[in-house]
Amino acid sequence: MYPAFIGLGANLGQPREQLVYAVQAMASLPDTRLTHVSRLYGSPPIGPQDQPDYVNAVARLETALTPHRLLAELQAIENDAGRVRERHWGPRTLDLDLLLYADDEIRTVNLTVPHPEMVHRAFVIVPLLDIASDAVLPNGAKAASLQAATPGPDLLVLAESGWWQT
Ligand code: A4P
Ligand code: MG
Repeated sequence: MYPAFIGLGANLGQPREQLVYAVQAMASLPDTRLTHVSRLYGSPPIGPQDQPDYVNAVARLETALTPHRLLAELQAIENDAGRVRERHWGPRTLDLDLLLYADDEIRTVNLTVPHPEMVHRAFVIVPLLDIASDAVLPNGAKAASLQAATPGPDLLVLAESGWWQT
C-alpha cells in the first residue's frame, strides 16, 4: 500500500455534497483505504473570476492501485458526479487532483505528480497540512515551509473535520 493525497474541489451544483460524495466514493475504491480527511475550506476562484467560489479539501488514501489506475478511478468519480469539462480552470461540479503519490515523480501525457500547481495554492497546502503536518515533496521541500502554507484572509474554514459532521 502507498500513501496518496487527493485534492478535492467544486464550485457548481452543491459543492459540499459533491465533496462528501467524492470522499465516500474514494473510501470504496478497490484495494484502497481512506485514512484522513482535512477540514473543509472555501476560497475565491484562481483563474477566471466570473465563476462561483470554491469548496476545497484534501484526503489521504492508502492504496495498492498504480498512480495511473488511481487517476482513472478519480476521473470515473468526477464523471459520476456529473462533471462536464468546459474550459481550463473553469467551473466544475467536482475536480479530483492526484497531488502526491508516495515519493513518486511522474511526468506522462495524462499524469503529472506532484500536481504542478499545488505548491502555489493555499487551498491545497493548508488542508494538506491539516492531515500531514510533516508532508515533504519528492524534491525535499517541506509543505509547511511553502509560502502557500500561510493563507491570506480569503481562505475560510467552512467545517472542522470529523469529517464534516455528515
Ligand atoms: N492530469 C495531469 N496530472 C494530473 C494530476 N496529478 N491529477 C491531467 C489529476 N489530473 C491530472 O484536468 C486535465 C487533465 O489533467 C486530466 O485529463 C488529467 O489527465 P482537468 O481536471 O480535466 O481540467 P483542467 O481544469 O483543465 O485542469 P486542472 O489542472 O485540473 O485544473 P486545476 O489545476 O485542478 O485547477 N480555485 C480555487 N479556489 N479552488 C480550486 O479548487 N481549481 C481550479 C482547477 C481552478 N481554480 C480553483 C480551483
Ligand atoms: Mg483537475
